[in-house]
Amino acid sequence: MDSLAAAPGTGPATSPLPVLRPARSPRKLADLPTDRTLVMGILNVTPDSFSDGGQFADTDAAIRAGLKMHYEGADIIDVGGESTRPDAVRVPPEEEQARVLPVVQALVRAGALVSVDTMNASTAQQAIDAGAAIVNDVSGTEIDSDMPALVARTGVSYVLMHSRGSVRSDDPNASYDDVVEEVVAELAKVRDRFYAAGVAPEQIIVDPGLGFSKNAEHDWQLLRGLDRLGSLGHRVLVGASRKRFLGSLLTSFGKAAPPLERDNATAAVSALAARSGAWAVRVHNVPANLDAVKVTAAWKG
Ligand code: PMM
Repeated sequence: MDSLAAAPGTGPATSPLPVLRPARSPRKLADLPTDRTLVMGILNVTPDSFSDGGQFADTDAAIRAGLKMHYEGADIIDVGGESTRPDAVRVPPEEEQARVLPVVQALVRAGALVSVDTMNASTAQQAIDAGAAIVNDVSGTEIDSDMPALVARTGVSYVLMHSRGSVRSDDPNASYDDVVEEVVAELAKVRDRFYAAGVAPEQIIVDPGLGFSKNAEHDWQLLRGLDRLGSLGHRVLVGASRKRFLGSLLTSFGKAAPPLERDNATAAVSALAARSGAWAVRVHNVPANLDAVKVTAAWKG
């Protein structure tokens, strides 16, 4: 093993971090498999993430969790330092950077391909300097005005996720006549701002933004309409993992299933998204979803 002294799973959960040996050259997007949908593992380095209970708030724990996903076979690790839960308050960029940058550095050093989940161009720039290859931006129609120039200058891949600026399904913005057509049109409009700044079409990845200013029925319609999203001509990323619409689908005795009980349904969505040609799925549980996209690839032949 050329980058790490210790293999995963060789010590108790509380053992010290593996000693980093001279860096393995970071993985590039061109190195990723092309015969199946990719798996992007979610690493929320926030004290209040709704799906991991804040367990990764501490840097060492976050690095350990990221390395685990890397060894489990995640193609990309998506590192974010700001929660998008409905009641979350925005964190200052300096605080966000203190959370994500050491984690990005360590994962890149271990040979992982890292994306940074941020709405701030300043955080994106520093994460790119630390080796991140993708900027994942959930701002939707309300992007940081410095973001297009940054993406053009650095040449990184950029996830343009649809949102009308909120994750609340009861948001007044969560009202559509035709959610698929409106999401496609709004993504195209923001995408054109990136083109105007000199960003190439191949740099853009579009994402329907499930749960962001959308209710469960909107989410299902968007999943049914993934082909239409793909007709924009970019790679498509789907982020369904453990989301509210799966919780309400799995309601039992009048109670929505809690996030940790939504993994089987998430894997089913991943298989179907892969069948619809998604480039990648963004998920919490890497092994289950890797299996799902492999099944789809074999099915497609
Ligand atoms: N969802 C969340 C955060 N970031 N990024 C993209 N591209 N797509 C998503 O659907 C998305 C995202 C919120 O979910 P989380 O808190 O479980 O990460």
